[in-house]
Amino acid sequence: MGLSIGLVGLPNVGKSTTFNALTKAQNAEAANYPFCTIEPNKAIVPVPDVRLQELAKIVKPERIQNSTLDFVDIAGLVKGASKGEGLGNKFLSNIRETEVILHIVRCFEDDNIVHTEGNIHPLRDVEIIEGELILADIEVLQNRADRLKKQAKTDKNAAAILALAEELLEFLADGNLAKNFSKTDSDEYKQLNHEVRLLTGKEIMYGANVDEEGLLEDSQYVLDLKEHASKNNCELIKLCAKIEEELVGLEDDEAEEFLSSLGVHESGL
Ligand SMILES: Nc1nc2c(ncn2[C@@H]2O[C@H](COP(=O)(O)OP(=O)(O)OP(=O)(O)O)[C@@H](O)[C@H]2O)c(=O)[nH]1
Ligand SMILES: [Mg+2]
Repeated sequence: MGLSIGLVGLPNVGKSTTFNALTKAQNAEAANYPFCTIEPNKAIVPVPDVRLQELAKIVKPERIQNSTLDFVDIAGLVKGASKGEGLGNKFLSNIRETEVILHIVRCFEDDNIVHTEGNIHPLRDVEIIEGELILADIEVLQNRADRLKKQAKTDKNAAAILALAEELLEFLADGNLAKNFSKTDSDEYKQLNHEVRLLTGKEIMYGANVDEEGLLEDSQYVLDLKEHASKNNCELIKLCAKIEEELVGLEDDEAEEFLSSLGVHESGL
């Protein structure tokens, strides 16, 4: 089993388009309406590594086994998802099963593509999604804390976990992601996270889905997102899902030529 990465974000921002490009197949339906995806799409993708090819020339193994990543394309989340809005709770459990969140954020302008919030505003969009993930974490954590209270009277370990859970609840209530909590290295946090699998305790990467021009120069949208990412100790990658999708059917040299015609050296994927 490879590392599993869940594509998360508002509806209609390009998650399935990115998934198709990553998996080099058109297996996920991508279309211009919100909630196109409901059941998660899953794919296992080999990770190309030039070093492996070089090693193989020396060792001459019978076969080469690339390491793999498991991608899961998840339904769009909306405001209120943690309270069951959209098909909220079910989608959240799809996210819970993954190890890393790839948060796709719409940064491209296109009047033909519906934005569920009415206009392009990546920072607001990120706050909506992260707000829902945080609320969902608060709910599971609060339930766990309530159950620990009785146990904590006689059990020292339970008391320590309860104390940490209460501290973490406060941290989340201030709008912070669990991954940035100061005690993530403690045994209590690890035990608690093992039990409740915090959504915002996962690694988060932002995928800024930009338009063609955005690949060459960072728009204000991307600059804002980069600032948010660095404040939260997260990586950000820039990609144009639509171009990545067009690259899929091309041979390597054709893809290179197409990219350089756009002034770009390397695919965002
Ligand atoms: N112009 C432009 N359109 C894009 C881009 N990425 C995706 N789209 C279009 O946006 C629409 C929605 O894309 P999807 O990939 O289905 O979006 P999604 O996030 O999976 O949507 P849900 O499954 O409904 O949550 C499709 O019509 C895509 O062709 C892009 O980079 N530029
Ligand atoms: Mg989709």
